Amino acid sequence: MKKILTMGQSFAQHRSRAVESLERRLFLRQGLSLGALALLSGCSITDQEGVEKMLLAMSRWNDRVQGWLFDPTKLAPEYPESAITRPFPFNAFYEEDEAPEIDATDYRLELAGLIRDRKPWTLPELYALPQVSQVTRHICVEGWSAIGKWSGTPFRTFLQRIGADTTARYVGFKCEDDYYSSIDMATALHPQTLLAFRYADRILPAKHGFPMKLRVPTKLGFKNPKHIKAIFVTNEYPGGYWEDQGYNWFSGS
Ligand SMILES: Nc1nc2c(c(=O)[nH]1)N[C@H]1C(S)=C(S)[C@@H](COP(=O)(O)O)O[C@H]1N2
Ligand SMILES: [Mo]
Repeated sequence: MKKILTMGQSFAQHRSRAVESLERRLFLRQGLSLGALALLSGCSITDQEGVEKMLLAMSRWNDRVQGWLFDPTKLAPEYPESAITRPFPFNAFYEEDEAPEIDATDYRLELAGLIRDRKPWTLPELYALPQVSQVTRHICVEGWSAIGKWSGTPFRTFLQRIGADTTARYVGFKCEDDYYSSIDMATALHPQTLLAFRYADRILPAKHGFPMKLRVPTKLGFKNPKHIKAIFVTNEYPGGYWEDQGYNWFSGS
């Protein structure tokens, strides 16, 4: 039991109220975590590796249940433009001055996997897609949140345009800074999931993900990959940078 408490405590130290309420919503909907935890007391708690494997298996099971319960029509709250946070906080697995510098003219978005038209996209081609804006709250698991305005093309519009197999399970993202992540197809098709090119009506600055990020207001911040260089559609679980270190993969509503 010791290991679980330690994990819980370290999470609690970094937890904001916004994260708590998101987690509470998830917990209420799953209704599984306690029962699954009770099972753990039956296993040898001196075997740390065994406990960790079991926790990971539970987390993957919770991902599946959350996917079944997820309501693709339920919207994240939107805010007035006066609520936009300026400047927006930076976060990455490195310092702000190490954010990748990407050349706009050389840039090509690569496509792979279960997609009919896998031709790479230039930035002018992407900017010519239909554009929408949203003012939503970004919640980071490290205990902060901020409201932002992002503009770009609805991700489902883009997936349709490229002939993605929308019956596949996952959409994966590879980033210029070696970050990577993936989301379930229902979230990829959610009306508020955006392939975003702008923050507060300006081209995304380098630190916030130039030339584009996936804006997913129904999920925690780490499920919003910046500096996307490749998008792929697959039925094989792709994981992610933080997801592979034990953060729950679904991490959203
Ligand atoms: N490519 C890339 N995307 C990333 C990250 C990263 O380190 N690299 N960090 C994630 C995390 S944990 C957060 S909270 C947000 C931060 O985005 P921001 O710098 O625009 O606030 O980006 C997410 N996407
Ligand atoms: Mo984050």
